[in-house]
Amino acid sequence: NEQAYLDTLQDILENGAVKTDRTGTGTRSVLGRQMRFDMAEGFPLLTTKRVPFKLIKSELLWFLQGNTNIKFLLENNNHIWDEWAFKNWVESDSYTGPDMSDFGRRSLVDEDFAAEYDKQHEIFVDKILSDDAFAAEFGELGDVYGAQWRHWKKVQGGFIDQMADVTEQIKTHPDSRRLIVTAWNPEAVPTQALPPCHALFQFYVADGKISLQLYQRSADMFLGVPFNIASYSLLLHMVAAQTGYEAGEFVHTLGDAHIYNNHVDQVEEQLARPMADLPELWLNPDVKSIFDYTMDDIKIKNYHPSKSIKAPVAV
Ligand code: THF
Repeated sequence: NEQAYLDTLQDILENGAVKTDRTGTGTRSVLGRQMRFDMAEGFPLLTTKRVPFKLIKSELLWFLQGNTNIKFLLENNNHIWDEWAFKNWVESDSYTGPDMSDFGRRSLVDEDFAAEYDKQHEIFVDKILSDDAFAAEFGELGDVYGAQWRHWKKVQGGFIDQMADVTEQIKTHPDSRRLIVTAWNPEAVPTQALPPCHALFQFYVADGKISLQLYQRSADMFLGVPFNIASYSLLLHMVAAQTGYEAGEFVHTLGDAHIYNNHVDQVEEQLARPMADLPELWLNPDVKSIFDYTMDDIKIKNYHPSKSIKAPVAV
């Protein structure tokens, strides 16, 4: 439950090595940790800070659609993937606005630049929403989770729908030890803006329950991980509902688990807060396929978190 997450934060603060990273922000980092979340204890949406569940829903539905264009996210007021599409835009030949190189870092240290970035970001979002051709070109993130889960490109041509295959396998071969979906593709990594952080996950069925374990190669403990815990727990509940099992555990295995240097104050604030009871998840029982859920078919009940804590995302 939530304590497992808080313990991992504390562990990294105490034992983390000081490590520089791709984004230039700097982290404290450990290798190899595991957190377990038993769905019987409630839905693991953190209560020590408010986690915006709407954003988690729309992101997961986006993955399950096989969609890799941020337009759908923007239509749902979800901006968590904007930076990566914006980067492609400002680095393209079509972009003629002010210099936006290294915008993630510069907007943290330079107020005037931050104002200019906000303006360009807003223009970008408006253009994606209003101009279909622009959205098709610059809203597209390419090889991200939606593509790998739903249309993995075969070397011989054609595609593999890993999500459809794995749900079918769970129904026909629940004891299988191959109930795996992988996003990690060594052939694609060199050209990917952001190689998948959630590299691989596995389903496991025993005693009438289905569980899911995720291997996450890189874990942004403060911003990303609370989303990831809720997202995979939601996926587990959806697959459970569609295969006729009870939702068991979400097992979260972490590779490089890190706290960014500019998240340390926020982490300390969060660790000082009390936990509340976990909320409950409601899924519309009339939905007949894991691909047919909509925003209204998924609801969280009795969620009483502490207030949100803001922090900058490293790009
Ligand atoms: N890159 C980095 N550096 N960290 C990540 O967690 C991350 N992701 C995805 C892709 N690249 C990543 C994007 N996921 C937020 C949450 C999840 C994200 C990206 C950003 C975030 O900023 N959350 C805020 C709320 C944002 C809002 O309200 O709009 C928060 O307070 O939780 C790992 O999957």
